[in-house]
Amino acid sequence: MIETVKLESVVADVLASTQVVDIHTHLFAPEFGSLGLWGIDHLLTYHYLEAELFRSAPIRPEHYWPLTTEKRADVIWKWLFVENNPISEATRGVIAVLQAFGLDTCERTLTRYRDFFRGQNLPEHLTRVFELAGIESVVMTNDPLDPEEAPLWDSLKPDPRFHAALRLDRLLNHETPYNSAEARRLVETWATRIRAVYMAVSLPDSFTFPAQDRRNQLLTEAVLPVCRDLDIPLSLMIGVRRQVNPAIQLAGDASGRADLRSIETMCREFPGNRFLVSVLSRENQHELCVYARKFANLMPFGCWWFLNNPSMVEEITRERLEMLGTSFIPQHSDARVLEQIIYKWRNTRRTLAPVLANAYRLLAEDGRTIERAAIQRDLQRLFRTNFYNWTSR
Ligand code: FIX
Ligand code: ZN
Repeated sequence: MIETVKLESVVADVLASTQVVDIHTHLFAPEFGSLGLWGIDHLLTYHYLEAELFRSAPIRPEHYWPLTTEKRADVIWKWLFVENNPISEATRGVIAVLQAFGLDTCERTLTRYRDFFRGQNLPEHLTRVFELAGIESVVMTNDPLDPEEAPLWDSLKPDPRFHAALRLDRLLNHETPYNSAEARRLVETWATRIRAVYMAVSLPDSFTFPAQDRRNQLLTEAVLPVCRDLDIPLSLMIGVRRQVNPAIQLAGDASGRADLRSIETMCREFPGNRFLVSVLSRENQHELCVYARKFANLMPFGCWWFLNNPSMVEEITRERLEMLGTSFIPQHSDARVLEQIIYKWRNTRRTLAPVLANAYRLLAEDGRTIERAAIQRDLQRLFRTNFYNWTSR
């Protein structure tokens, strides 16, 4: 039995030793070559930091984009790390990564950091990064209509620590020539070929289901039947308002509140399908939990993008624990650059330890004896087995 005062340190300890599955990233296995981003220049030119750059530096987007990646990284380092203190979540993350590798975090230029990353051998570096992040495996984002990525699948077999997920944004959100039968063949062939653990699409805040539009037709006639036949979930990431400020490119997307009655309809009308759902608006979080209580084929996951900050993660996870127990997946990293998994998972563990400890404290006060083994079982479920059971892997 654990004394109440020790709960937080026991939870932190169990969290530290729980090897998590990172269920949504934009990372690529090393076999994909230059599609996989790593190192200081990519860490600094992450679009989260680019959004912050234009607020703190006297540089306009039209003068930033023509620069090389290295020059962009220099500008970001100068304005967000030297001229200002890096206290935002995204800037602090870079500091945490540098510190994890034992580097001095106060350099005025990037020379030493560049030397360090240039000296790394990718396979060994990758293993070290996974260890530092406490990660067992990650799920990639694999778009069958991406002209750069698709041909690579002809000749590669990804490192088994990287699972594939079939991303359908181009198929469902862009104009493509596919009718339902062709789309069905496309998703079936690709999901089988890449051994997708799920199919996924990001959706605007205006998404409605049912509706008389092409996206709905392809979802009902192609995507959902194939997911059911292959027994894999469909991941819906809802609430992104793409390109509200195109001048800042990837940093120019925003969020909006969606009408989650669409989720209710899908879960009810397609009981043979499983849905992984993440919503981008803070205002949609509570109703997502309500729908998850109604439909066992709905699995809420992650605190996505603008929500992956301690204040939001704390609030959302508290709400989910209260309403769903351990039947949800607390977090994914959304990492685009390999080393980001170090800081993103470190921050997740740091934020969640007191939240989880509080849930056990309340339970202890209400009369239940809390054992370390029970905490271990819960954390395994939250960070690993909910995902494996859901994707039948
Ligand atoms: O649609 C997505 O998967 C989003 O996560 C990304 O496109 C977004 O740019 C991002 O990196 C958020 O973390
Ligand atoms: Zn993403």
